[in-house]
Amino acid sequence: MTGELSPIDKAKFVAAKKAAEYVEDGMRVGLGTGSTAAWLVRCLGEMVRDEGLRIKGVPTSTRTAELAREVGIEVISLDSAKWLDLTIDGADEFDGNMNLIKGGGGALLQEKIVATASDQMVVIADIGKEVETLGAFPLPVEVIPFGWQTTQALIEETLVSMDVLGRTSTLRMNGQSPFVTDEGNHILDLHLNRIGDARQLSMVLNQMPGVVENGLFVDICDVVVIGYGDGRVEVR
Ligand code: ABF
Repeated sequence: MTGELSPIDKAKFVAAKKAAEYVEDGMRVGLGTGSTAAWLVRCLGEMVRDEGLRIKGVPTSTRTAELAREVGIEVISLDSAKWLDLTIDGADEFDGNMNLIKGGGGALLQEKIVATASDQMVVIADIGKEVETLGAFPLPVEVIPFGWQTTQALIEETLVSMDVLGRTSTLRMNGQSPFVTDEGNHILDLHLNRIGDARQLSMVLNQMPGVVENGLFVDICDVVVIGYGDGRVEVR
């Protein structure tokens, strides 16, 4: 499955492989999105095929659903699962309190719903994702298409009173057109550089009309499994 991997892919793979050890027979598992989570889905597919592992997977995006089916994982909806034992997902940044920025892959809404519906959330990441303070990675905010520029102006205006360094935002594009999420929304990437109070920012953003959800995951993640380019893995 792995062949010759670059250090970054090796780091992602070993983190995913280690996190797969958290998955037990009979579990309902939230399946994350992104390249690290894709390694996890492939590892679980192998366990299903070679070890007879029986799990039900709830994907966090259409592309994860496709991959999960492809590798032989039974896919069910969150509504039929109702509650999950575990979610394993990637991240764009994590800090020392296991708070995260997610959504670089555009699936933050389903990712947050699925993670919140899980008894445990395990994040898998290469060491390059660790930061002292969140915010160097642009914070994704999912907004409804109706009046998105008005929502953007409201967000930028509100950022003036928040503990952040930068205040600009950009509409995420897919070629010449705005990027469209699985739910039919757009994403504004907020260039904040430093987020002083992630919990407060998350609450303020989610109170704004037009904002569906933001990519700050505060107090949701329980464990971070960190992969290194030389194949080492660390669990926090
Ligand atoms: C998802 O994929 C995200 O929330 C995050 O944006 C991204 C991480 O991608 P990768 O694992 O490819 O770095 O988990």
